[in-house]
Amino acid sequence: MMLIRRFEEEAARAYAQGKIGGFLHLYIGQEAIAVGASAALQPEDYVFQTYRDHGITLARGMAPEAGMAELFGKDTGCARGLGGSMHFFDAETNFMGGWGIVGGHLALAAGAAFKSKYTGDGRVTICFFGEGATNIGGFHEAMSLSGLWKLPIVFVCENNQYAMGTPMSRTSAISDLTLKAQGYGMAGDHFDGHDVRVTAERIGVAVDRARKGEGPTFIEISTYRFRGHSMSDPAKYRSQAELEERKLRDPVVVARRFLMELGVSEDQLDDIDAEVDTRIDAVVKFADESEPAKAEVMFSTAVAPEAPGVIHGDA
Ligand SMILES: Cc1ncc(C[n+]2csc(CCOP(=O)(O)OP(=O)(O)O)c2C)c(N)n1
Repeated sequence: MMLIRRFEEEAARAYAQGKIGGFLHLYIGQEAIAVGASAALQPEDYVFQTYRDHGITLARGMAPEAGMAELFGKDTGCARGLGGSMHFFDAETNFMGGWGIVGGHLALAAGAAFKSKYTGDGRVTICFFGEGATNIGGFHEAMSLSGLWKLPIVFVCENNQYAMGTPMSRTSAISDLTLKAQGYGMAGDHFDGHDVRVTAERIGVAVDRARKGEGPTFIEISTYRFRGHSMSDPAKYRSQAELEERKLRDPVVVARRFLMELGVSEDQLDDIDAEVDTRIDAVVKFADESEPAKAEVMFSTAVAPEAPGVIHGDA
């Protein structure tokens, strides 16, 4: 969790320095969900996420060097510097992408889960999205087919209370989103996401259910992002008091307190923090010194070679 936190704090700094182009959506405040989910998954399981994708990729073990270099638009990035913050991709850890179209990736995730059911490969797909996505057509299509075909998939709605600047009370007629799971014949669960022990255990129950062939689960996890929607959002739609109240349940602080209760000393925790700081310094240096994204990679990956027999233009 500390690695994710420090990675993103450094990314915010680099963004302000103009080293990162495009959008940057930070996950700060939501780390216990990515880390808990990763503890519940096997390495071969598929993961799909929105544009808020740094946390889960790092939790799943993607090298932070590849993440930071991607943010910096470098050839050593996880998408060769062509995707940027919103479009991380890492086949090695079965991270099937950060996706920018709200609700669009749920159908892709259902497709991956269908493949697992069809081939019997034993993998589970986990698909993350915000509460705003539960109002999009693609959400309902993916939930509908997944429920009907009992696909091995876990839908995790990270309800961070706001869709850009809009609170959920203005986007949803119901406040308990698990009611949507009932409509598609699947299990639903709802809990608070500030304690990594809870997220690991409850997501674990859903992952086990999927792996045993007992069908999908829709999980709504209450959480909070401490930063604006993206770097360009000063988050004026919420009060300072609200933010401060939520920070009392900062998942990193909660985990630290829990570890100390278990007997880990403050010095040991400080050592971990220092180790993370050193690693992140090296990560930024690596990203800084890497070669920029290459045009020839863009053409060979984005433009399909002309297929024989294809007629271009007016036929
Ligand atoms: C189909 C579509 N409509 C609108 C947008 C613009 N947009 C980007 S993020 C966002 C809010 C999404 O909020 P939520 O799903 O709650 O996720 P969060 O950002 O809170 O993680 C919107 C409307 C988009 N990317 N795609």
